[in-house]
Amino acid sequence: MVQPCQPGQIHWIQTMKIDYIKTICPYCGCGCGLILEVADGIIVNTRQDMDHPVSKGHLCMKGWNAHEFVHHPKRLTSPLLKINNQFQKISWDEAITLAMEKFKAAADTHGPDAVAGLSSARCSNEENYLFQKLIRAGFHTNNVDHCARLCHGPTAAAMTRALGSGAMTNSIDDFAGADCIIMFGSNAAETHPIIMGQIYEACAKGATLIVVDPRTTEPAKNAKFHLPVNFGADIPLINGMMRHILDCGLEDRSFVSQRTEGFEAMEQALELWPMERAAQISGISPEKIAQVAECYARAQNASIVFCMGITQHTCGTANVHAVCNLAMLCGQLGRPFTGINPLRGQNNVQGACDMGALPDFLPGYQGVTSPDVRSKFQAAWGTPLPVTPGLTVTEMTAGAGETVRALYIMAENPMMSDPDIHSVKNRLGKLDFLMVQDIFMTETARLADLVLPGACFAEKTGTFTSTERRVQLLRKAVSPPGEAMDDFSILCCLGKELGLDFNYTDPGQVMDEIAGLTPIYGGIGFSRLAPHGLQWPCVSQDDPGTPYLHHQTFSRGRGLFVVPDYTPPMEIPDPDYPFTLVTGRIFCHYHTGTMTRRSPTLSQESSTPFVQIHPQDAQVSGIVQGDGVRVSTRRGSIVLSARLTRDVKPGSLFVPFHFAEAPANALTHEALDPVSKIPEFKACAARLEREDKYDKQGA
Ligand SMILES: Nc1nc2c(c(=O)[nH]1)N[C@H]1C(S)=C(S)[C@@H](COP(=O)(O)OP(=O)(O)OC[C@H]3O[C@@H](n4cnc5c(=O)[nH]c(N)nc54)[C@H](O)[C@@H]3O)O[C@H]1N2
Ligand SMILES: Nc1nc2c(c(=O)[nH]1)N[C@H]1C(S)=C(S)[C@@H](COP(=O)(O)OP(=O)(O)OC[C@H]3O[C@@H](n4cnc5c(=O)[nH]c(N)nc54)[C@H](O)[C@@H]3O)O[C@H]1N2
Ligand code: SF4
Ligand SMILES: [Mo]
Repeated sequence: MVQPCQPGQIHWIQTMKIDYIKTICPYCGCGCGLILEVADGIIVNTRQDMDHPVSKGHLCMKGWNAHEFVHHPKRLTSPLLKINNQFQKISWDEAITLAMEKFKAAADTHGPDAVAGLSSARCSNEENYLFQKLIRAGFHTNNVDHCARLCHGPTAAAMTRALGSGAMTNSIDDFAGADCIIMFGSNAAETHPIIMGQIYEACAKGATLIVVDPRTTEPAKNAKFHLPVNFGADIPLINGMMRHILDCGLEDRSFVSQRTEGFEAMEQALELWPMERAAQISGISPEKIAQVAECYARAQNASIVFCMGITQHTCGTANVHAVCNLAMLCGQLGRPFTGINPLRGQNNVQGACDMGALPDFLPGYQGVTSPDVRSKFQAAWGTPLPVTPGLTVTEMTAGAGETVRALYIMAENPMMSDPDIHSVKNRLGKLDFLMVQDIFMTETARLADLVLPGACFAEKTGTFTSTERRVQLLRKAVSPPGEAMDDFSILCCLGKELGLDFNYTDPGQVMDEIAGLTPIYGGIGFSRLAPHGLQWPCVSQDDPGTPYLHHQTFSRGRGLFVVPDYTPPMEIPDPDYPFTLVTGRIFCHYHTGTMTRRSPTLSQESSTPFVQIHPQDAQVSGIVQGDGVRVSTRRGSIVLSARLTRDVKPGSLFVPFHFAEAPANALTHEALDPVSKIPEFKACAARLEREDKYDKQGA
């Protein structure tokens, strides 16, 4: 039998038949095409898809090695029930019956809102649709949410309000045609490498790249202008740019008057942002603010890219409004090569939002509070639906054991990804019943009463929607290990146990149901998705899909200027905690590391948790490269390896959140953006000390 790949190992499989299965990468929202090579039921290799419309034969290191975790011996292979603190194998029948008994008991005793569910941006559209249907139609609560809350929650809130849609306005290919690109708080070289390739292509053709990031990231090093803005100070910077554009008369008057509203209030608010104030708070010189403002306003086609450096702040929603204001002022949207482009993080975070895995929206952003919307879904699902919006991710954990008594987590790992995990652990421990459905025994699954073994991307059929709203087919290459079942089938079993009409035999039927109820997916069906997928809105069978939004009118009619309130980060450095801690990502690992850290090639690339420290700060504390250091905040402390680099500013530290042995979220805090409820992952106050007892092994 063929064994899973190990790095450096060559498989001699000429005699064996190899199947080549075209599918989609399970990691980031770029949505690259992969080909899995399967021999004797084992994936032996991953290769690029030369015909894929976006990745065009390219992949990043995670994509090239996407198969390496699939056959890992630690995969979950049967349902596990915790009895006397020990997990014991049980049958699927027992697991499904017990699960639904426990959830029904919580709802019967404490009311429907005692049940809550975390759906998943890692799972397919069909799975997300069934998940929210199970929660809404099965338990009559809107308590369903997912990790988009920790990610582009502010984007959805602000862009929906300002433009009528929270999605990336343009397509990935458009970047290559822009003549000016501003990246706010996006390290796309490590996080969206295929998109970064398009941006570099534009630069090679002469486009100006402007990078706004407190760190000197790879894009910053390659940019014409790097603006190392102070943490959380993008609003002062953008307001300063807008004020300068107006002072020079570079605004697009006709766009503003014909296509927007609320400009007068914005213009008035900008009176409070003379250049000196903008420069002082943002930390960027007036000359540089003026230069980049002129560059953006004068460009024929300018595009804005933004990501977590903008959203993961207590002023996240206001930040996104600021970005929208700038684009509308200059009329840089509604055309090819322009737009406001929030890069979606997870492979299917766009789809999970589209499918209504959100507490306030049914599929297709149809509000739960609208009687017309509810009656449409009630008629289709044959059951009354709840009226009040449900709890968000952060509110579910906060209410665990009190308002929330039974929680179903599908394919998320909040014990690593939520802020302040000590308090998350405490709260999850208070639940009457916690059920986790994952492919590995994660930090969160360990706390569960019942663990259900799901199937990974290579073991199922369905669709993912990429950051450019492209709905693409996922194809099954191999069977799940042991008794593990694909998440679609698990959801069908749970639904049937509850008496719901979940008699679907394949995900294509679910997509047909989605299309019938969700106008933006109205023309989408499995038979239309090969070979290149379709970009929503795609409203009818003959609609070819939409490469860019807001062409002649915004989805909400007129674009709305909203004055953004600038508020500094909630926790600022003080004598006890003198550093600003920023958390984020590195190239070769993905989130909580459940998959990439089980890939031999990727773990060889980076195996040790580290903190980036400016050499000046290291010297003060007597720290040299590779030393063990302790980073502490008011929530907790972790020990990790010192990496000295001028890529961080003096007074700041950067810790990636991929490493369970030194979890960044032991340090972060729960301060939330009041509108979108996103935590402030990008700034808190921290202390740094040398750790003498550090075991340097593997550092
Ligand atoms: N390799 C890899 N790729 C990934 C992921 C992964 O885990 N690993 N995750 C995916 C997901 S879900 C997401 S959401 C994306 C995230 O992708 P990114 O947002 O690009 O990644 P981050 O590292 O979280 O943060 C981006 C940058 O924001 C900067 N920043 C911090 N504070 C501020 C600020 O106040 N202002 C500005 N302007 N910038 C600031 C940081 O210095 C950092 O370089 O990546 C996706 N792709
Ligand atoms: N400090 C800090 N924290 C952060 C962030 C940050 O920048 N800094 N970023 C935040 C952001 S943007 C995000 S998106 C979140 C991500 O947070 P999470 O979504 O919690 O992180 P993942 O590691 O992607 O978790 C996905 C889980 O699903 C499992 N899985 C994968 N595929 C499948 C499948 O097909 N079926 C099943 N059943 N399971 C599957 C994986 O094993 C893993 O346990 O983290 C947030 N947390
Ligand atoms: S860029 Fe994203 S989608 Fe493409 S191969 Fe890398 S991780 Fe996968
Ligand atoms: Mo994300």
